[in-house]
Amino acid sequence: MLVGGLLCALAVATWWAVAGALGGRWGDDHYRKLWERVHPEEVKKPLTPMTLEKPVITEYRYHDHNNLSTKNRSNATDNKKKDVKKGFLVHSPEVMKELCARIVDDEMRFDCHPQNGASEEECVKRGCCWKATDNPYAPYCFYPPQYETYQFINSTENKHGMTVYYSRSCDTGYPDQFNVARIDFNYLSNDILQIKISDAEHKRFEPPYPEVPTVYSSISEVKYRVNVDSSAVGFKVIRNADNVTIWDAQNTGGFILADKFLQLSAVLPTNYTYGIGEKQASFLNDMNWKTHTLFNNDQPPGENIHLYGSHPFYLGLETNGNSHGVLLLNSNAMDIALQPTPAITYRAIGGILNFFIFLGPSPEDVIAQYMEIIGKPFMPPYWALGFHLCKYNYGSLNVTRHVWQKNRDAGIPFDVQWNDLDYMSKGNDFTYDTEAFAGLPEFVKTVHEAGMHYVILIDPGVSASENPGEYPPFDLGLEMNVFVKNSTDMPFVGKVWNRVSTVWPDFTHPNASEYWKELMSDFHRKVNYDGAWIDMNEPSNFLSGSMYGECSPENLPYKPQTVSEEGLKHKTMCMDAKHFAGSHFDVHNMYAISEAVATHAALVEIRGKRPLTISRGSSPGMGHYAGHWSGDVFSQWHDLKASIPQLLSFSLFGIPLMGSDICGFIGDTTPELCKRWMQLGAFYPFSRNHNSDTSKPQDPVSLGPIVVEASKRALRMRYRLLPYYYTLFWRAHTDATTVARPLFFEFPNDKRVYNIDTQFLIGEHIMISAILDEGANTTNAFYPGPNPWYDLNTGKQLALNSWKAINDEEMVAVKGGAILPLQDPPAKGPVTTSNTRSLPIQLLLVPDTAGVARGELYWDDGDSLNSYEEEKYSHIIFKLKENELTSFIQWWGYGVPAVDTIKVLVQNLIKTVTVNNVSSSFTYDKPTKVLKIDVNINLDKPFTVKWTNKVTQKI
Ligand code: MIG
Repeated sequence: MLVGGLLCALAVATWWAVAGALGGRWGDDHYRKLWERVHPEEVKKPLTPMTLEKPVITEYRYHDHNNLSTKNRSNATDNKKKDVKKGFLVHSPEVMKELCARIVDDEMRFDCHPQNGASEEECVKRGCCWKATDNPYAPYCFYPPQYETYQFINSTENKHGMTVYYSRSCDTGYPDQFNVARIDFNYLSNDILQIKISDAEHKRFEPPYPEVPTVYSSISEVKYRVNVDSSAVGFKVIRNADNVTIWDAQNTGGFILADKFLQLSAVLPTNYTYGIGEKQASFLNDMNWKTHTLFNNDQPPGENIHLYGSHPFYLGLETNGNSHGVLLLNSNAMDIALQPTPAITYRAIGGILNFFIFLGPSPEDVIAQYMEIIGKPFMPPYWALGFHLCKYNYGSLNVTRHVWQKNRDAGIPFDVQWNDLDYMSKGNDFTYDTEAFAGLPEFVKTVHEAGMHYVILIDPGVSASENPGEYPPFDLGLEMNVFVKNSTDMPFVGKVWNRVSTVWPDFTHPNASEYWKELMSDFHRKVNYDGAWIDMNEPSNFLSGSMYGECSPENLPYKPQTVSEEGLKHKTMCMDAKHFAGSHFDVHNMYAISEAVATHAALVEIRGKRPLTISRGSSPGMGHYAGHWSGDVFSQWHDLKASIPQLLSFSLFGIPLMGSDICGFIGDTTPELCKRWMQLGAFYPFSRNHNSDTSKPQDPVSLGPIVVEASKRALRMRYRLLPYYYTLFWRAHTDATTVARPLFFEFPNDKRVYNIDTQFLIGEHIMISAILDEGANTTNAFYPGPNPWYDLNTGKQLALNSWKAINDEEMVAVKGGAILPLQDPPAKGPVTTSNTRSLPIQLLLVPDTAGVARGELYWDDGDSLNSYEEEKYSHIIFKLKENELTSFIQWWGYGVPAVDTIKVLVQNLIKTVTVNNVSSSFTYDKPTKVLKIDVNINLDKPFTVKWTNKVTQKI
């Protein structure tokens, strides 16, 4: 028999042998049926309330699948139990040989020694298999099948979920393992399954952000099922509709549940995964043994290094076009390793393993389900969708004003002027330099009078080095007791922009939002800013740790891979710094979201209007409060390209208001790069040109006529499309759909688009393709069928289903099936959203192959809080079918500009046109195939426009 050594579970080896002999694992339904037979009373017994109390472990039961009886295994294992819990999982060499031989493919190896310095000795000590391989990435040290770290105790199930208890059966080499583990499978809705793996005996840290709702839609037909095997640690999640196993966490290394190391691996049904960030990489994840570290970090973007935000969420696209998503709601530092099995491994160094699985099946469904948990995106003000201009170190108000004026005068569509920290006095928040920026309040007034807006940078670090009584942000903070504390309960001191000494508000403290609002509102009385740019909130510290004294040692049994040699404190606070919500170790990744919550709320109160907050750090749920930009990217072609996957990833993360610094941040751009970047960046949902203090000015005018011309063209197109963008943002806010989206969202069955990240969609109907290479005048673009795509500038039909070169006048394409509400910006003079919004609307109809098209318009005043919630908006749907356009008023609560032009892309000559049954004049342009009807239609009443064809054959 396969028995020997200090067994983690005697039964395991025998079970494996029997199951192996019978030819494999149990069927998916096996456990459920078995349970029902053995414990009919349990099945009906309601589970609530689910307590965190330790279950009574009177016996170890396991179900022998041969005779379906319950066995008491306590006698057999009692004596060994104690030893086993102290010792590593060790089988006899013969057993290990047998078990390890079962892992044949390198791809099935799950790394048992992710720390550096794996050796055979260390490996075997952990009860793992050691075998060299030629594969340069695959681990030598890997888990045997049935790495029984825990043993099933019992479980109960009702229609809302199942709770399973496990008892620890061996040592895994990680200190402070949970002795009793509890898994709650909560059936939150038909589409959302929560899998919460926690310590049954001790309450552990759980992130306060996002605020996960506690009430869900009722459960009628659950789309998934969970398969727990009482003889083996692990579980499976299966989609009922197609029996696809979305997660197979059995025989993947067991659960490792220790105080500072929580690991779980799962085999995935697909190689196509997207998300997990913030990172710089191709949009389609590299599954070839790639590990991503998540720990908010002030780090100019580059590959293979953790960046400003942490988003442990991915979307898996199955090859039949279905998709699913998974969130690990855990705010601790972690690694997420991908391997070609395909499989995923999570290694978090604190908290609990709280997973949410979203069943989709469409990619948009997955995102909407994800947003149900983390919160839907905030509704941006209309002006936030205009073009923004900024530079670090304009250095003075004069330069700021000059840049603002000259770009306006040049006709660059332009809505928001920003100032970086150089507006501050000595780098101190809530002050302005009254010399270099004397007259700032008056300038902001001028900006407002021009129908534009003004945004300031705010750093979270507050100076601790001003004289008492001279700097309210510090004095008030002390008084209100809101600063992050060190281990001895004194304010934690580091250093940021004032370059002397800095403290940080603890935004999880109950007084913090009041404190922050007071400071913001006080400064607002001086400088009437409209939006807040919250930088450095990873939080970033010029010191690694404290100015006074050492941080306590981090003592990590596992250090996430790309974290600096200095440890987690690298360029941030000590991990033992104290916040109201927990230690910095636990709450670090949520610093940005907690600041965004306070900032957003303060702006709402201070301005009484819809706020704009843009944050550098981020974590799940931030899109409910703020947008994001990708930080300090380089002025290089590489980073121009990288901006598209960065943008698309944040669409998955629920932060649609996103863009990169147009023309690049670090280094000097070139006119050619900046022209291309303006042409692309004009279509980022968040479109801002910004660069560093030491880089040369790169606002369009400073770079000369070529950049000016290209910027004007691209931005005028953007402004024209803003009614469409705005409607998409409203949809995102109400229905959690995406704004910028990858091609596969609309074509999930077309494998040719799965790896495209040189192009992206805006909504369903617009495709952006940009020139991304130096020296190139064209770019290869792919337009998936069956419906035709047209260049929005010329109406020219684009090649379908093949890669063809397009030039920079053909960057914006519209898909057959679209009705776009458009608004041409004024032909002359400065262009803003305010002077464009009041002009008439045009409708562009682009029929699909069946002659059908659809579109919609959401409209409100663009600025009020809760316009939608308070029904001060209008929403109109447009439908085209059989040469007849009809409008459907879904809601009328706010005036919309009249429609003055309707254009239709039609293949036939036109005989007659009627508008509301009255015949109307029209033109038909044969070369462009555009039917143009001048109208004056008020949208508050339904209307119809019909036309008849002159000849039936196509021209
Ligand atoms: O240490 O405020 O990413 O956009 O210009 C740099 C100065 C601090 C980093 C931001 C960048 C900003 C800069 N800030």
